[in-house]
Amino acid sequence: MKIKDIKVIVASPGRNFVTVKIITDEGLYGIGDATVNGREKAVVSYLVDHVIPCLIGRDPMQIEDIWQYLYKGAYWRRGPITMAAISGIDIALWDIKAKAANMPLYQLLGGSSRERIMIYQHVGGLDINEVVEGVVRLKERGLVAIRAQVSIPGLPPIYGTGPSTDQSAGGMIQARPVEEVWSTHKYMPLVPKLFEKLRDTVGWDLHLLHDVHHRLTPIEAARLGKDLEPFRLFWLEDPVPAELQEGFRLIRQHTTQPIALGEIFNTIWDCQQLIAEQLIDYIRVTSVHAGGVTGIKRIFDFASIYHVRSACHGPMDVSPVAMGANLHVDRAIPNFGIQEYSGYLEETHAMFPHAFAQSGGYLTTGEAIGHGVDIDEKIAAKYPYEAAYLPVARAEDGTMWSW
Ligand code: KDG
Ligand code: MG
Repeated sequence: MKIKDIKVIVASPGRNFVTVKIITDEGLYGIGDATVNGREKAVVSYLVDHVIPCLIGRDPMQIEDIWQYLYKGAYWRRGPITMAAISGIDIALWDIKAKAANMPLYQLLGGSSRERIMIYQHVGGLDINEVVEGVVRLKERGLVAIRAQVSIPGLPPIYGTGPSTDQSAGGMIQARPVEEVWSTHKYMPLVPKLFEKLRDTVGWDLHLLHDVHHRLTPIEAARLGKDLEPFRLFWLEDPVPAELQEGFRLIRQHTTQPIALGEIFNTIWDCQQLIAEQLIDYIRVTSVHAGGVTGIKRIFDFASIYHVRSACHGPMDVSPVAMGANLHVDRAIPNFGIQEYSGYLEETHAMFPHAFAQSGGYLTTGEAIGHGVDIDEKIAAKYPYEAAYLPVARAEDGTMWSW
C-alpha cells in the first residue's frame, strides 16, 4: 500500500479546524486532526509546503518510521506547529492501519481495558450562585465530574466564566484577541468560597475540578491547594506555567491537592521531570498536540510507572477527530484517569460524523473500524476559515499575564 494523496481541509463550523485526509492507492483513507487554535494557517503551511511532498509514495503502514522521519528528519524538533503537523499525519495513519486490519483502533492498541470513559464538562458563571446552579443542572443530566470556574467580582468575565469567553457556547471566536483583566489578590480567596458552596449544595459524590490556567506562582498555588483541601477537588489544573518544572516541587511540599497539567505540552520531554519526580497526578496531553496516537501512548505508558494517570485535553478546539483518537487510547491504556469533553456545536457534529457517543457522564468509542470519525467535505466547504483568536490577559495595571 502507498500514500497516493494527502488533503488538508480547513473549515470553521463554529470554530476553525485543520483536518488531514491521507488517501492510499488501495482506496483506504484515514483522517487526522492538526488544529492549533489561533495559529491554524501556520500548520497548514507546514503540512502543505514541507510534510506532504515528502510522504507521497511512502508505505502508510510504517507509522513509527514516518513519525521519526518527520520528528528527527526536520532537524528542528518539538514545538506546537511541528507537533500538530506530525499529530495530524499520525492520527490518520493509525486510522488507515485499523481500517486495513478491519478493527476499531482500541483493538490495535491492546484491546479494551474499560467499557466506558468518564468525562468532565465545564460550568462557568459570573458569580458563585450562577456557577452552583450550572453545576446542579449538569449533575441532573448525569455528569459525574464537573469543572467549575467563576468570574472575579468587579472585573469583566475571564476565560471560562462569561459569554464572551465561554468555550462551551462556542464564544471564543474573536477576530482580534479580547483583553481580559486578572487579579491574583482577588481570585485567591474567591475560589475556596466557590467550592465550599458547591460541596454544601451538591455533596461529596460529584468530582469537582478547577482550572487556574497558568496564572499563579508556585507558592501562591501551594496556598490555593491548601485552602482547597477541605473540599476534596479531583484536581487543580495548570496552577503555574510549566516551563520551570522544578517549581512544582514547592507545590508538592505544601499540599496533597492533586495536580493536572500538560494541555500545551507537545512531547514526552516536556513532561519528563514532572512525571518522573511525581510532581503531578494527571497528564493532560492530547493526540492533536502531542504527536498523535503514537505520541500520547508513549507518554501515558511512561506515566503509568509513576502512578500518573491520563486526562486528555478535550475542549471544543480539539476536533472530533482527535477526540475519537483520544477515546480509543483512553479505552486501551491501564492508567486512564478522565477525559475532558466540552461537547461540540451542531455544525461541528454534522461535519465530523462519528461513532463515539455520550451517555450521561461517560463516552463510548463505538465499534466502527478505525478511530470512527470521518469528515463530510461537502459540509466543510460551506464553512470557510475565519480569523479567530483566543483571549489574552493583563493584570489590573496593564502587565501582560499568563492565562
Ligand atoms: O485552545 C486553548 C483552549 O482550548 C484551552 O484554553 C482550554 O484550558 C482549556 C481547557 O482546559 O480545556
Ligand atoms: Mg485547561
